[in-house]
Amino acid sequence: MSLIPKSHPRAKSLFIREKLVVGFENGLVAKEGLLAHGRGEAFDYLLGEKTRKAAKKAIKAAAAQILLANSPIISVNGNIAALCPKEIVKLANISKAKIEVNLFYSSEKRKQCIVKVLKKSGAKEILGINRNSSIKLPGLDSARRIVDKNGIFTADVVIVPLEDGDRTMALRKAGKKVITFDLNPLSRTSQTANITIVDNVTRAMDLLTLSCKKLSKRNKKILKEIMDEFNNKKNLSDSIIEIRDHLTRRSHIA
Ligand code: PTJ
Repeated sequence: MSLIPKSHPRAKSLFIREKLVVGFENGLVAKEGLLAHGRGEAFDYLLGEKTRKAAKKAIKAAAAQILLANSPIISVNGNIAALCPKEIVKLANISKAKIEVNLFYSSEKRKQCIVKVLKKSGAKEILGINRNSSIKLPGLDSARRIVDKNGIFTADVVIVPLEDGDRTMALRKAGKKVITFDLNPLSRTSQTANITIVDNVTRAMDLLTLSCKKLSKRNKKILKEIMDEFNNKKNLSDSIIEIRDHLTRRSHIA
């Protein structure tokens, strides 16, 4: 039972933190994942814990990119499995994306815990767990290099929530389009991805699913226009300005 009173002024943030801790206790989240969450929380605070305009723009571009893909895939790590397993499955169903478990601090035990949670959330097929179909992604030394040949290896669009920069670079070099969720607009992943959603994944994942649903009625030409209009570097710069503006407003109140 949660010790956080619903009336606590920061209850929402504390509930999200609690999900991570429960995920850690249940074997889903790496110890380092708790630290990664702390860094995310700090950036969320600076953003004002809101989905800003730049993030909404990135979400729309990401939805267009996913709908135009031949073989999209969602890469799942420990944090994301603990934070929003149901939302991942919803996005996969709407967008016809595959799901693959891919860990930085890899362990078979943790993979099995993540698979269990995803299945409980309604996932039918989960890649990244069958050694017979694993293959190395070139240009990468971490455990993330082991991918599924029917999944990330052959995908054209890879969605990587809460990622480390190395793999984003390796995926780009392999010719894939990379979509990430990262609250830190300065991270290497943010700077390297094709589309960076600077927002808390707990807010943005459902918004991406909604956007995929809405845009699925549009034709390919319109989807392509949405993507062509999007510039990730410009959008990241807009996110940094949003943080600056939020801090300026706060400094006036203080
Ligand atoms: O489960 P594993 O073994 O695959 O490991 C996963 C982690 C997250 C530990 C691993 O990928 C890692 O170390 O990531 P980094 O390099 O710490 O990067 C995580 C990024 O996600 C940071 O830039 C954080 O600011 C950001 N972040 C953290 N929480 C959230 C977030 N972005 C969006 N929403 C969040 N809730």
